[in-house]
Amino acid sequence: RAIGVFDSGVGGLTVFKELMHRLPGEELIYLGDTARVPYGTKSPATVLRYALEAAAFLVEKKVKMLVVACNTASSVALAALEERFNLPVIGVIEPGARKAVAITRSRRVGVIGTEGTVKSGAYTRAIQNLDAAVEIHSTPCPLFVPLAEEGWAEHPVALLTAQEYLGPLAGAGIDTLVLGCTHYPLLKNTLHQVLGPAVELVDSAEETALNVARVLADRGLTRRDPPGPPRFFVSDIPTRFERVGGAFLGTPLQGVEQ
Ligand code: DGN
Repeated sequence: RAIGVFDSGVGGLTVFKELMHRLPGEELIYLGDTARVPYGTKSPATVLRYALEAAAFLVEKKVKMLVVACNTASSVALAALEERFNLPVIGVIEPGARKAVAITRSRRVGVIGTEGTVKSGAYTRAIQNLDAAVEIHSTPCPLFVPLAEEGWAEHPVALLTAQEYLGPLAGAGIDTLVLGCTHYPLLKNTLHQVLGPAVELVDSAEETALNVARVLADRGLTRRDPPGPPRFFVSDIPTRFERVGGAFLGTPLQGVEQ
């Protein structure tokens, strides 16, 4: 059986890319809820409803595990998804929080994400559950999402935007910054330019893929047969997803189903 991954749109393909890389033997199905993107600006109740519906679509495809690739959905819907569906549910918050706590030396950690993710306090709770002494500086960076989708992650406009958003963080003495949104790994170079090379960027996509591998192994769910090709579904017409998604996935995207 396959692993089902969902996100509000194309962003979760950064997580999907890591899963393809770390778990070449697994069959993967992706759902991008492109008809209802963005989740980042919507209320927790709405995001919860969307997440339950997206997960139900994947469960119908008989997946063995759910990966909530979207930070906003992970922030507000993880517990409800675990309760509703009888299978392992992995989000992106906990793995990123774990990594940040493991690598910070100054015990000052920055967290950036959508408005919804930052307002939910999910990263703050996850980090402080692991180490209550860590000081957290979080700030929403909503404009990074359209900049990444426009292919402007390294454009001067992205640099100016990052300077504006991260100016206050740069003075806070953080040595670690959690990229708490699917789109932000594309802005790594720009973020390093603003914060300096010494600040470690935690890519929750990478950490989540490692966590998925661990949970599969622990539960004896690792697949042994050669997998079929990954399948991609969207809730709106696939044109834009195919065009923009290729940059997120690192390979051209075709055959997306609606
Ligand atoms: N996928 C969303 C997230 O990781 O929070 C970002 C895109 C959005 O819905 N705004």
